[in-house]
Amino acid sequence: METDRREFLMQASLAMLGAAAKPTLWAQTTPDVRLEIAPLKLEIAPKKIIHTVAYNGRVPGPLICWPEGKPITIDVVNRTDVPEIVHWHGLWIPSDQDGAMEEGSPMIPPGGQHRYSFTPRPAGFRWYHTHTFAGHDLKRGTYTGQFGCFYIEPKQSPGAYDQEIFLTLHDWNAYMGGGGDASMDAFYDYATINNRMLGHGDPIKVSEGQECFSACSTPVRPRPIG
Ligand SMILES: [Cu+2]
Repeated sequence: METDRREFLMQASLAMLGAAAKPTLWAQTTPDVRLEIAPLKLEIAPKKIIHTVAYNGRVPGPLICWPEGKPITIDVVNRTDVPEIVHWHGLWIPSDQDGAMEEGSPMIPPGGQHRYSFTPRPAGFRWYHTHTFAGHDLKRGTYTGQFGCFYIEPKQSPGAYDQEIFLTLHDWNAYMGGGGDASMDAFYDYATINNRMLGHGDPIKVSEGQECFSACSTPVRPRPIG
């Protein structure tokens, strides 16, 4: 609530400033992309339910397709009870927008919201994911469903193909186990391609239901369902 009040006061004073000096300051209030981090029960095969955390109620999170050189704003809402952060993997962007807390990007508190603004580059296939440390909790951080594809369409030679398919692989239900040499390592119960175990959905077909935020000219977006 305190954050809301502070944000309101800040917006109000900035709006006044905007009215006096720079009316274009508020040209964009709606983000290009909105990601909501929240707990999710994910059915990876009939009656096989994974309790995890994901973006917009999906695994992987929505596909982001963006033309090289075009600025983007991404609002992230944290609906979990721990601080979170989203890292834009492989992008050459300022460290305060990059989503790595150890490099200076802020954590998003439980119930909080944060806006990232940057111009994605270089072109090509990238991805985004949480940068929180799991520590001893193998249900957190990298072990969750917090990941998604980020495609940056090149200005030159965008490619002569009909459709691009985005597949993500993930292992679930991690636990620590011992190796024969007395070492400890993470083991997993299940693996999926996108959101389904092998044998429980065609990998290419399951990508078709993906949510997509796209400003690209090429048909990289998954076909809508139905
Ligand atoms: Cu990364």
